[in-house]
Amino acid sequence: MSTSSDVTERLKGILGSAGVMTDWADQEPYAMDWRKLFPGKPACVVRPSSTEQVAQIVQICHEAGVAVVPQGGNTGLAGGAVPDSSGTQVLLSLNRMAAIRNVDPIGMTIEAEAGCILKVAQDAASSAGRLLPISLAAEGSATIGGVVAANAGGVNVLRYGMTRNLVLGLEVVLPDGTIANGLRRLRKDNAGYDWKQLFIGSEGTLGIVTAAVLRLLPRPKHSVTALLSVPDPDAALRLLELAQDELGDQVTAFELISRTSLGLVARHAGLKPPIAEGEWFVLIEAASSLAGLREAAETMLGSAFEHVIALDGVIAESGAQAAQLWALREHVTESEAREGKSVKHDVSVPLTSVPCFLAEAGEALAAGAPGTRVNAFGHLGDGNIHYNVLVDAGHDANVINRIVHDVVAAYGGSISAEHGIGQYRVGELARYRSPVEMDITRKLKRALDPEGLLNPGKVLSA
Ligand code: 2HG
Ligand code: ZN
Repeated sequence: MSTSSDVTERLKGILGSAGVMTDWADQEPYAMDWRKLFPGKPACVVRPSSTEQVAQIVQICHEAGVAVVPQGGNTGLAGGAVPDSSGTQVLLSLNRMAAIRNVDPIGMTIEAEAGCILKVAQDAASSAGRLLPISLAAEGSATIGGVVAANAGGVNVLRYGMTRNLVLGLEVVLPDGTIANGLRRLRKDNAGYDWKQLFIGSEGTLGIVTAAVLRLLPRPKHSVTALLSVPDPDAALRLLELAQDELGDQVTAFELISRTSLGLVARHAGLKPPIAEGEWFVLIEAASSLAGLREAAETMLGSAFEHVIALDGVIAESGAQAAQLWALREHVTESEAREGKSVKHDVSVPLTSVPCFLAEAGEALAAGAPGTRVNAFGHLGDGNIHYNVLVDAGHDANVINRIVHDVVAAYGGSISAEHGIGQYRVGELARYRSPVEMDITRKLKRALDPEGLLNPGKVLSA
């Protein structure tokens, strides 16, 4: 078997010396995840500029028995896109493959390469009068390949579904370097197995996404954004029901934010909500191509106040004010990181169980991990709560995971609603998924990557 330094030399033959980074100073930004929980050290970082180059790199590594770790914008929160610290793995960054290959406003599709920044793709769709409805706080750095590989969620899942629902076609480099080209733009395609689904959400463990065709939608002409305080999570759910009764499927986002979250945002980002204090807040957005949305939203809010489902609230008067309301929500993650150490839980439970989950997890933590503080916020409309626990040096993350995830499991929930497993939750997946489901997962991995060379140690232990 060749060593990773032989491989590095062969890779230079394809990409030139400039395309293969071997100096630590150049590698460092690629070696560490955003949360700085998983410091890695690659043998080299390669930055191919075409699918053919990706295929050649993967083939060389496959022949040599060297592991490859694909990386997009490196914005993930589960350590899924960074190498281990052995100094033997090849980090393959897709950031030079950033082209938008095609935007079709009539067929309503966009084809983009893996390294294209999500925001750039959103803007290209918007310039063509269309909407790419994947929206997340990291959209200025996250890339299409990473979004697809992670099956990203975000704030619009309530109306448009997860990334999976928007992928029409995929191009993937398989673990042996073969290119699978499924870049079709078809709305209907029932010809055999829908194999691309295997790669969406596989976190780069089954193949490397090099390009994708995504579905676009009509770009709504009107939108309304409101921030409300609610007495408790139960009232937030009743507000969701009311919003869906009154505004139908025009509700695009329904986000829950706790007072603790807003406290962090005030302390570390200097942003304050324009409404009176409360324990819980809801950020609602609705969008439509037809007029009358604002009037409908005002009627809905009037009824919410009347029934004491909402205590105080504001509807944005302009796009700028809507952006200010969103900034309160979008700064939570960064503010939490500035506050100190946290143990993140990206959980989902059936929607109607969210209030009980919040209450029970809070009680269990107070009893089992005194001194911790809960920073709960997230996509209530999807039953997805980011239940992050702020900790001190003395707290044990494993104990906290067990407390929170046991409550999640009791409600038939998931230990990862949208962030994926990465390295962070490998043990938790094995613990909370049934042996049969884990067996299916291992069989799929073995079938596509028998040597275990693609992103080892992510999703499943290496
Ligand atoms: C969000 O919804 C992201 O803002 C990040 O998914 C959540 O920081 C987190 O735990
Ligand atoms: Zn989220």
